[in-house]
Amino acid sequence: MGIFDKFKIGLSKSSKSLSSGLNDLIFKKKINENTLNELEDFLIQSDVGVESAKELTEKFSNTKVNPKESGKDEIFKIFSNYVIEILKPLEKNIENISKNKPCVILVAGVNGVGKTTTIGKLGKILKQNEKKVVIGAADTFRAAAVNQLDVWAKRINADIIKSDEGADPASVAYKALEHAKNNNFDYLLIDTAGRLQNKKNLMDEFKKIAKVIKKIDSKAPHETFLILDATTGQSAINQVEEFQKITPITGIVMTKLDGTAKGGILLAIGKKFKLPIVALGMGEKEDDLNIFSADHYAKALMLE
Ligand SMILES: Nc1nc2c(ncn2[C@@H]2O[C@H](COP(=O)(O)OP(=O)(O)OP(=O)(O)O)[C@@H](O)[C@H]2O)c(=O)[nH]1
Ligand SMILES: [Mg+2]
Repeated sequence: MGIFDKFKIGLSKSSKSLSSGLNDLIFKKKINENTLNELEDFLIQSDVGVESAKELTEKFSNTKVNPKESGKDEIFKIFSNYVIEILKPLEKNIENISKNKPCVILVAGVNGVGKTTTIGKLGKILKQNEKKVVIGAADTFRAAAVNQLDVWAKRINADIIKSDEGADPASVAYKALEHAKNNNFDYLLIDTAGRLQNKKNLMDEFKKIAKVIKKIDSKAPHETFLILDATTGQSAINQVEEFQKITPITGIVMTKLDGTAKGGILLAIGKKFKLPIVALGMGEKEDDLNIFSADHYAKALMLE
């Protein structure tokens, strides 16, 4: 299956909702002030963000649409171009981040967003690119978390450094980096716990991990990826705000786009925070992570 086909299937719920919504609003009646207000409301409800909804409506209103001719294509094109204009500069090429060897990637996010699964899937992509990958199981909060990561490591044939439940996450991260460095690995992916009692604990934990691994490499962690669950809609916005207070975020991975009709949330996040976007999760299996492409995303959202 080609990459665009994966985007197409992964975003099919969102594209059905968006394109048929636009279609109903624009082409079943004459465009007037009312239609434009409805259009703006529809876009806001689709989670593309208030600002994007306004700007898109503005662009639509300046377009002379003749539904009997190519009007629909024109509107869809305006939408796609707008998405590309905002998100293309945010594409993060994972290959370009490997200047540091090993490149240490901390994976952050609240409970259940897909951190562990994303590490497995990202590890697989890197391994397919002939990279040496080791995983650090620094979510020591629950034994089940380590087991889950262990299963992923076996599945993708990557090394894993782990410790017992309750062990100090920073010491696991340290051991993992030591292993990565001594064995000439390209990437170290570190899983973290999302379920600490409060923000202060979480902040302390990130600080401690960063402080300890800096003893081996003063630039580590080179990347901190924030994982966001697309099905949580607007709450993903709050999560970015909160995590940015905890630690600098260098990339976003949005998961579970296959499970929502509101995949426009990625546009809202991109527009608001202008953070690089690394990859999109579109299913639970090992091949269900796709390196982000603004073109594919924009095009797939506007399919009928
Ligand atoms: N449909 C779908 N499910 C996903 C995707 N990514 C992850 N999941 C599922 O979401 C659930 C939670 O994923 P985890 O990777 O365990 O999430 P986590 O952030 O590590 O969770 P905690 O460690 O408990 O904080 C699992 O059932 C995954 O299979 C995705 O892109 N699509
Ligand atoms: Mg986990």
